[in-house]
Amino acid sequence: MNRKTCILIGAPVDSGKDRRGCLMGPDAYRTAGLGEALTDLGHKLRDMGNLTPATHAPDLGDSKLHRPNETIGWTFRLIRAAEEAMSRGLPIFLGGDHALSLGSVAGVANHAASVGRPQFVLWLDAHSDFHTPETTASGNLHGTPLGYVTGRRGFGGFPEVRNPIPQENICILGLRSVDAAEKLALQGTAIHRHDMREIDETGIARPLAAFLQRVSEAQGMLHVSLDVDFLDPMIAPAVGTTVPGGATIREAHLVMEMICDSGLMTSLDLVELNPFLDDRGRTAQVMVDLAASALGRRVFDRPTPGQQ
Ligand code: HAR
Ligand code: MN
Ligand code: MN
Ligand code: MN
Repeated sequence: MNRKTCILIGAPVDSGKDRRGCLMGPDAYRTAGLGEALTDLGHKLRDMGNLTPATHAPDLGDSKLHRPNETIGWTFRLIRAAEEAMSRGLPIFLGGDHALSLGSVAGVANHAASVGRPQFVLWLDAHSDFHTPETTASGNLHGTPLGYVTGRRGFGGFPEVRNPIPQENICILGLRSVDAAEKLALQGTAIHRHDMREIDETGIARPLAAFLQRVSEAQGMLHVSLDVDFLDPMIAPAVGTTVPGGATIREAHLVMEMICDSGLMTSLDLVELNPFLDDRGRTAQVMVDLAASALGRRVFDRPTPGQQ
C-alpha cells in the first residue's frame, strides 16, 4: 500500500446517547498503540489531539432529544476539521460516539465536491443510524448520522448539508438491529444494505467487492465508518449497544484487507468504543488492529476471494 499521511483527530463526542464513556475513546486508541501501528506500516502520522465542540447553546433538558445543542456544536467543529484534514492526508476520526459522523461525513463530502469527485460511504454497523430528530424514539442522535448526511429533513439548528451523499453511494454491512421507522424509511431508498442473514448466506466479501467496484468505476472518495457494534460482542464488548450475532474477527479483518487492497479509502471513523465497558483494553486493541489492516497490515496473508 502506498504511504499516507494519517491524521488522527480525537473527537470525544459523548452527547449522542445517554450512557457515558465514549469520551475516553480517543485516548484508549492511542494507549492501544494506534499511532505506532500506523508508523510501523510506513505511514506518516499527525495527531491533532482531541477537539472540543464549537460554542453552542446550553442543553437544558427540555427537548425529547438527548443533548442536541452539544451535538450541533460538535457537528460544526467536525465539518471544519474534516474539510481541513482532507487536503493534507487521510483523517482518522477517533470517537466518540457515532454522532461524530454527522460532522466527519458531511465535511469529507464537502471536500470531495470541491475536487469534483463523488463521495461514497461504507457503514459497518449493527444499526442503520438513519433516523432524524423527528423519527427517533430514543432521542439519541448517534442513531441519526446517515439520515443527516443523506439530506433527510428535520435537522433544524444543525449546519446545512451542502453536499448530501447520494443514497446509491452508501453501503451498510452488518445490520441486525433496525427500528420500525428506520426500516420503513430505508425501504424507499437506494442505500445498499446487507444484513447478517445475507452475510451468513453469501459471505461478506461478495457485497463488499461489488460496492468497492462501484466506487472504483466512479473514481470516488471512500469514507469508512466503523462502529464497534459491527463486531460480535464476544470479541468487542466495549460498546453500549451490544447486539449478538455480529461480525467475527475474521470477517472484520477481511473487510479491512479488501478495503486496503482497493486503495480507495480516503477517510475513516472509529466510533462507539466505550472504554468504561472494556475488558482489559481488548476492544480498543481489536479496533486498532482493524485500522492497521485497512492501512496495510497483513493479518491473514492470503488472496482476497473474488480477486484471485
Ligand atoms: N436505532 C436505535 C436508536 O435510534 C439504536 C441506535 C444505536 N446506534 C448506535 N450506533 N449504537 O449505531 O436509538
Ligand atoms: Mn452506529
Ligand atoms: Mn451501532
Ligand atoms: Mn474468527
